[in-house]
Amino acid sequence: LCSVFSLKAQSPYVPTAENLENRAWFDQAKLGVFIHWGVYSVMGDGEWVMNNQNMGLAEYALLPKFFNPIDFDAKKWASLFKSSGAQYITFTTRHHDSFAMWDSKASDYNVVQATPFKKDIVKELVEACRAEGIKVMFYYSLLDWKRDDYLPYGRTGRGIAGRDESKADWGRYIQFMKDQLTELLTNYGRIDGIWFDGDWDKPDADWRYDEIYSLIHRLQPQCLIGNNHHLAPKEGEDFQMFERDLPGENVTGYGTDAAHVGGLPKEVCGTIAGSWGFDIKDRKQKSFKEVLSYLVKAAGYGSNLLLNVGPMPNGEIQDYQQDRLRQLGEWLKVYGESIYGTEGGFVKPTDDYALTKKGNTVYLHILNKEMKTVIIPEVKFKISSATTFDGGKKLTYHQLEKDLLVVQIPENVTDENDLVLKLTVK
Ligand code: FHN
Repeated sequence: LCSVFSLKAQSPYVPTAENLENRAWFDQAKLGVFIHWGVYSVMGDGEWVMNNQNMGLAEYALLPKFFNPIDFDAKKWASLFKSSGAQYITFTTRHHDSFAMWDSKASDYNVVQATPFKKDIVKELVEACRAEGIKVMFYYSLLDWKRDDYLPYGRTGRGIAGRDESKADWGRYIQFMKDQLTELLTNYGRIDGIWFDGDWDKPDADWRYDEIYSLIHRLQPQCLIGNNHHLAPKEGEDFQMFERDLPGENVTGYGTDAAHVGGLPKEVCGTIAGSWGFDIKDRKQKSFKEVLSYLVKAAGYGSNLLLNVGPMPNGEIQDYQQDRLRQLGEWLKVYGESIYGTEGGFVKPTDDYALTKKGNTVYLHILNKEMKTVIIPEVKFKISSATTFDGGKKLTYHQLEKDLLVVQIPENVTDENDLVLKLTVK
């Protein structure tokens, strides 16, 4: 009888009209900025430093004392994000180290109480982004490397000294997360999404998503829920994410189910640097061509790109990361119509090309500047013309049997990064 009741209690999730409207916005937004910033930035060794260097809790607890980002200027950040053409940001309110970047009442391990900075960073950022018309989503870690109630250990965090397994209390931990999420969704106005991460630390745990997701949707119905569990979307989620990947490709090999692509709006996320959080020895800085190709391929899959910056402990974003964002913005000023509000997924993108579509215009992005002729399989539509982006030059094309489209790229038309061509669909 009990199980009959519990089955009844878990009725299927029906998104509200506000939520559906927000999904539609998200689906066409195409570019967001991810921000990994916390007390770990002080170490300059990425956001996993606590786990990777087996820092004890007492050692790590010294970091907040050095987190005094005197050069942090939320308005400058927001204006930079605006100039990138991003439509939203996703900010790490709390990463795996448990440190809250806002004035949390549920934990004094927070930026206002534990750092000399003493200011509510979430508040400043939300206000500055809102003033620029940029929507805000919150990254929130499910995994915790500090709290005893999170124990027993999951897959990570074992080398972190100072935790007490006898104090494990899962119910308390879930309640703590609910309390923090309630703060985040009550004290900062409209929030457009919650981005969960860390399920994979305890894949068999009862995360009580039914309770957590319904709390979020009750507090803010439009708030979109995504969860980086590397699995097929679960009941109550509003978008699907693919970390350092493209939908369905599963090159990361993260999960058996990570290749599953559902019908929800999609987002891929990746870094400009090698790591998410600030790494002073970063030697994997991406070129403009690399970040642009990721954006274009993501759009070719009908997905957003959430592109990460890892600000420094002083509050500045490294120059080259700023440059990448501004370069994207400059490019989008010219070619934005081929990205924003487009459909994708009708032809699988490759390293050479990606296709997006709006109305009866198909944008053919040539990502390989060496190509003189592009041969695209699986083209199910008939075209009536092919031109350069500005329409100034007609291109020769052939539609062959077996849905093959062949387009000739004229000699003197080329672009280092992405040559955008236009096809008109019959
Ligand atoms: O462990 C985190 C990592 O630090 C980072 O936040 C990324 C972002 O997608 N997610 C986790 C790794 O899957």
